[in-house]
Amino acid sequence: MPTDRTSGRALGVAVIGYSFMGKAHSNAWRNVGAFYPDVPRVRQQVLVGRDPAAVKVAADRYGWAESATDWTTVVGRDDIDVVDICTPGHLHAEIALAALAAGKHVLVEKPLANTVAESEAMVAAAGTAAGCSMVGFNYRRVPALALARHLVQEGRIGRVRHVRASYLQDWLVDEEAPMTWRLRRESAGSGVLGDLGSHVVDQLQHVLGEPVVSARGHLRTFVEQRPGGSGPEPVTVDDAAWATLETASGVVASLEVSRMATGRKNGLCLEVFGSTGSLSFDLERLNELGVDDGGGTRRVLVTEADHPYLAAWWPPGHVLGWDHTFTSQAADLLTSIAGGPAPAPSFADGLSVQRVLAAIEDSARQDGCRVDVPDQT
Ligand code: SOE
Repeated sequence: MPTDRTSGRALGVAVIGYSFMGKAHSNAWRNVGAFYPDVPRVRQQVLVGRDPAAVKVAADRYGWAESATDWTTVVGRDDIDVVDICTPGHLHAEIALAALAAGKHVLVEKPLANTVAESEAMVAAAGTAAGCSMVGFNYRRVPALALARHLVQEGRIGRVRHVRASYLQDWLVDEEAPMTWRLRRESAGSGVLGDLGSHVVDQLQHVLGEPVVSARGHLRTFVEQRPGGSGPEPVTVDDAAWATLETASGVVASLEVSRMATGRKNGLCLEVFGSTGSLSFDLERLNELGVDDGGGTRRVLVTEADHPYLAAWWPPGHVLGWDHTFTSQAADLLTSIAGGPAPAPSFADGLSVQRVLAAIEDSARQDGCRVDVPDQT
């Protein structure tokens, strides 16, 4: 049931997964009440992970009341209202379906799932569930990207003709970097395409306000085996991906994603070219937006109180970081739970992204021919 800050009971939260995303989400649940005082209060109840000793250490460090090792014993508990899924992708659907069936509110890290079929099942369940559901494309809460969407939707750069979008990291550039779950198809579903490409596709569709309807794709695995627990292990996913995408209104976008882009650490870049102006963004300078709405590009420092999400934080010029987006994401979910606007991005938004990723993979299997993305209403 929705609750607000006046009611006595805080919402019990369970986070499943305690590595990088579990840590980022824990930080968000611990801080959301301090920066968003009007959302329902939360209680960091339980952090779940497979290794009992490691998850206990993490739970103590990140401020959780308890730790557990079996998510199936947690998602149905009466003292749990919100289930936040930060596991490898192959577990997203199973846990989300169980949590929705138990009447919980659900937040799932991106991408929504490893396959279109899993995503469709999650959308169907969310459509009849009592709880709210959201997929964690956290970059929608970067003030500069939220401002970019606002400017495009307001027509400030005219009719958008084409977009250059990329997301470049280099943590896999060393061929001796060891195997992880992100490099196995059975756990990650795909490689950089699902990991970073999902962010790019969501941003593209969100900023433009329309779906991608066709794709031409190319995938590449540069390092085909890596050191595993018992010797070399095959890498079964993509290291880099390229695509040419078209939207329903005819905007053409280039997508380039790689986790072997030597020197780029976390470079989600978007350049939007319109008939009367353009916008440019780089996540490695996330407080800034390049704006050309006639008269040349100027650097806008997106830290004013009237800029998206900034009212919760600091005075102008006191810049935000990558972590703030997760706190704002948690606040938006809690606002929905309290009866506010429906959560966005929804599971349906996550399914739309999954369909575009599948079209890119289908095209790559057919030497880059055009593949239409089905059901992109
Ligand atoms: C690793 O590539 C990763 O942690 C992604 O999984 C996240 O979604 C991105 O925000 C940062 O990089």
